[in-house]
Amino acid sequence: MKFLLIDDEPFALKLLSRQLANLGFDQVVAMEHPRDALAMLESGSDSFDIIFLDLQMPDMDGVEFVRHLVRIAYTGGLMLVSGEDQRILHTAETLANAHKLRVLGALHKPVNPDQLKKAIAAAPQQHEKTARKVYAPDELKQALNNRELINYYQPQVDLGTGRVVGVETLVRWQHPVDGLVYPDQFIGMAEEHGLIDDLTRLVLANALAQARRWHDMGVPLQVAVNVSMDNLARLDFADYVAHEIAKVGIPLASIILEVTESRLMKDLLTPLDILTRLRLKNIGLSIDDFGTGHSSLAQLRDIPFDELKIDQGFVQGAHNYAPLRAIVEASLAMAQHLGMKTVAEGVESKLDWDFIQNTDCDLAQGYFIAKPMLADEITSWIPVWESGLPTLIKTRS
Ligand code: G
Ligand code: G
Ligand code: MN
Repeated sequence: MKFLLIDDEPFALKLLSRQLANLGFDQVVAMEHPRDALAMLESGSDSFDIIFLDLQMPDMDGVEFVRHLVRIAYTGGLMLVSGEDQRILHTAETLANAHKLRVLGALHKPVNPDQLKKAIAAAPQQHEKTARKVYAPDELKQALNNRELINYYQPQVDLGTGRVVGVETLVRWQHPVDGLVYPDQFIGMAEEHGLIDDLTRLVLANALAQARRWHDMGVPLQVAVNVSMDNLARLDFADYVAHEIAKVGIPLASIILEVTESRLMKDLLTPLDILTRLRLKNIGLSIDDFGTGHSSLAQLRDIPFDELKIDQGFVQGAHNYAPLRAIVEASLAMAQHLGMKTVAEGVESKLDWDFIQNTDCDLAQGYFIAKPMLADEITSWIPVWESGLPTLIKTRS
């Protein structure tokens, strides 16, 4: 691997070069002037796998340098290094991520050799970025007709007991040529081209049939289904859902609809009508990705949600970052005042798990517990998970 280090302090460059050499990396170019580094990158005379970038530099700061990296379409990894306050480092990282740069981490100076080693080891191999294919509406329409959309299910566990109490349905497109295609590649398109109703109906029908199978097996899991705001444009939606649930013969309360508002709605009355009626029918309503975009306080005020899902962006890393902890705690307190159930999304590591276990959040979901999987895998996974519980569950007060 080849590294480029940029830092105005010669001593910092020397130190980092030595640390990298100790890890067996000797292809290192160190530069004191960001403008020189930029000129070199622009000339294309050399290419790098990872750039280590200091934030505080007199002639061009790290944030400005990041902007140039985006302009020249740099595709390698980026490691931010700074002696600044943790929040500044964190914000710079968020910014670089938002620019779609491959940010490998943010290291606080002086860099700890262990952290350095871990951050490099976690770096995904270069250029593995899978090409994102753009699908035409007709292809998705055909996929819906051919039932190529299949449901994956991600477990949700009770944080008090560790027991598996529910799943979130996450749709995937089993594409005959491209393999498994993820929803971020077709949900937005489905919304734009009037296909989201058909998509949601298919996902819901499959999820309900599956919920029924689990009930019959004596595993009465709560099943959450994602619903787009665009599904809430036709007044018959509440009746449709209630009717579908009745048809499979499971309790209305075992189905939860997760709602995110991805863009501002022009007509608010229709969604409000539908959501209120869904609640009157005792179907669960969850506010998804809470705290991001339009999933906000105004929605808590206006819509009778009974579950709040704290966005993964607040949960991950909350154990060592005070601003995130404050946001998680405040969200939980608010939900509690409103009598809502709470779910922490994106619980990814043991540290995330331990942190959220120590709050009074009700449920957890995330890769630390399990990735989304096929329905059949869920039933064989449950006993495996539950056998590991004694070491994971601390008694809560
Ligand atoms: O699994 P993941 O990549 O699985 O999902 C990415 C996003 O796609 C999530 O924000 C999730 O809410 C959304 N999503 C997954 N399945 C569905 C679905 O059936 N309908 C809608 N509207 N969104 C979905
Ligand atoms: O927006 P919504 O919450 O519906 O989307 C859930 C998304 O989060 C899915 O894409 C799912 O695959 C993903 N996901 C679930 N658990 C984790 C996790 O622990 N870490 C990360 N990075 N993503 C997760
Ligand atoms: Mn969701």
